[in-house]
Parts: sequence; C-alpha cells; structure tokens
Amino acid sequence: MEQARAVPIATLELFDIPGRLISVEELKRGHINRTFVGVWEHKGLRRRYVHQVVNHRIFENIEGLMSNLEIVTKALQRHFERSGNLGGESTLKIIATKQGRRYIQDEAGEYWRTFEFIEDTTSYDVCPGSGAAFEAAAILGRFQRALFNVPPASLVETIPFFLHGGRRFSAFEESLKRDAKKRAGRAAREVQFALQRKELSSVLSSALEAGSIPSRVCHNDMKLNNVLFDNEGRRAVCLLDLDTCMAGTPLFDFGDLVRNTAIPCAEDEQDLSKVVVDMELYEAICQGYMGEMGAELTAQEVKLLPFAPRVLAFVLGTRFLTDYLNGDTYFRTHRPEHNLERARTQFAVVEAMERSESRMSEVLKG
Ligand code: GN1
Ligand code: MG
Repeated sequence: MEQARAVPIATLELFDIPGRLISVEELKRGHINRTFVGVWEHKGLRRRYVHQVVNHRIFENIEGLMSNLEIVTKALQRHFERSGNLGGESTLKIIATKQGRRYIQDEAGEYWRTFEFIEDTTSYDVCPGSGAAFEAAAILGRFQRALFNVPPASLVETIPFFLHGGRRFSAFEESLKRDAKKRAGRAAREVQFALQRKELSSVLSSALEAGSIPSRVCHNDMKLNNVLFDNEGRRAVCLLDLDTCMAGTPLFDFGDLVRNTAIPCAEDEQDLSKVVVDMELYEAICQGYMGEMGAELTAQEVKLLPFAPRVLAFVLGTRFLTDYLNGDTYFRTHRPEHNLERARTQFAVVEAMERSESRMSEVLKG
C-alpha cells in the first residue's frame, strides 16, 4: 500500500468508514493543520475521505473546536434544507469514529478527524476572473446569513483574540522588544512599516469592543482557496476550513476575501510590482457580497467595509512579521525567510490599497 510517512493507519481505521484503506496521500495546503486524502474500498467501490491532523499546539481546545464544527455544520445543513438549496451547496460532513467520537488522539499525541471528501469540485489559489470573485463573495454572504441563528456566545473562541488587531500589534511589539532570534535588523524596513501604521491594526477590534459594530458569527479565514467551486468553476458550492468560525465581524471576512482575491498574485509573491488591486475583481466581490448581505449590515459596518481589506492585510502582515521575529514557531514555512517575505507582500498589499483608497470607497457608495 502507498502511504505517506508517519500516517498511523491503525488510527484511521478507527473511523466509521466501510471497507479498507487503499492509499493515503498528504495534500500540501494550509499553514497550520496537516491534511491527507485517504482512498477506501468497499464492495468494489472506492471513495475518498479527508483525514486531518489538527494542530493542537495552536488549537488548544480540540473538544471545543469540534463542538463548534458540529454546531456550525448543522446550522448550515438546516439552512440548506429550509431554503431549498437550488445552488446545490454543501458543507463539511464529519465522520465520527466507530465509537461515536468526532476525533481521536493517536499514540504520538496527534489529534485526527475525518470528513467526507467533496467530489467534483475545484478551487483556486489565485482568482481566475470576476465570475469566481463574485461567486466567492456571494457564498460568503450566504454563509454569514445562514449563521444568524447561531448565537456568537454558543461558539468557543478556538484561538483567543484571533483577529483582534490591537492584541496582534501588542504581540508584535513584545516580539520586537525581545528580538529572541536577533532578526529585527534583517526586518528593519518591515518593522518600520508596521510601527508607522500602528493605528490601522485596531480599527476593527476597537469598533467591536466599543460596540459600534455588532459581534456576529463569521468564518475568520476567508481565503479564496477555502471556497470549493463546481467542476466548471462556475458556482461556489462549499466553504471549507471552519476551525476559526466563531464570533467576530463580517468585516473580517469581507476584508480577508478582498485581501487575497482582488490582489491577483500569491500571498508570498516577491515581485512586488504584481501587488496591485484589480478593481474589476474588487467590484465583483462587492457586488456578490452586497447582494447577499447588503440589507443586513448596519450603517457603521457599511462605512468600514472599504477599509476592512487594508486592516486584514496589515494584521496578517504583522502576524507573519511577529512569527519571523519569534523564529517561525507558528506558520509552517518552506524557506528560511519565508515569514519575512510573506510580511513584505502583505505590507505591499496595504500600500496598494492605500493607493486605491478613493476608488475602493467609490465602488461601495454605488
Ligand atoms: C492560516 O492554515 P491556513 O492556510 O488555513 C491562518 C490564517 C491566515 C492564513 C494566511 C489558524 O490559515 O489566519 O490568514 O494562514 N490560520 C490560523 O494564509 O492561524
Ligand atoms: Mg485556515
């Protein structure tokens, strides 16, 4: 049997999947968890499943995280049933163990869980065009609306203060002061950039804390490659990666989607001349999102919408920079200065958005 190194087959066999495991292969995506695709055979038929190791050094409360997933996926399922679901949307389906548990710890102490594999879909790291941008934004809007009935307080905070820009900036300041790996010198330009824009980090977290915008359940990791499209790439049919789905503001999701979708290059692109806001993609996102959520947002939320992408890019850039200063302990990296490069790209995104500020605001005044 082909198998990736260090996959505990006996652990996977505890999940309630009929038949036998034929092969398992790692999918190289995501910076935090590890994801594998297992092929299982039962009565001559092969089916695929997603087996995942949840990073418990980052998600410390696995029980709470899995209970959030249960609440969120059930609420989505109920919403699909009630609304007729003409677009054929779906959500993650958790496969429990034969003993009815949603996850299991292997001998090495790693936590495993399993989902059904969603077949006949495709996803994009870089946005292929305005149709996909519109669809991704529309499925996000539907997702947020479908979760209106889930009280934010019913969900565990799986990573405390996850997108709290103010706290993220304080963590950066502390890492800079400590400079444990003596890397601040190499990051001097990025550090300077961050220090000059300190106020930007807390625009959304302060508004939430002051109560000027409501706390709502949102996705909190709204990357384009977390959207599954049908095989023709026409309709968005599922939102993946629900581990940080918890209280926040819809502005986090809108901002994050624009940050990584309307800038048509990789998150760690080193040719900074490619880091520009594609206004056509941005407009498509605004249209797709407002078509679903426009009527639900408060005046203050709408007012902050055009700034949210910049805040999200800045907070993410600051997180990458902090991790670089700390010695790469959080995000998985693929080369020595990867986190510094990622920070540089995200700060270039901030600058691109500063240049496009008035045009970005205009679109939303519509
Ligand atoms: C991480 O692992 P992944 O790709 O789903 C991170 C997000 C960042 C993203 C940037 C739990 O997500 O917050 O926006 O990288 N997730 C966590 O690519 O920190
Ligand atoms: Mg994620």
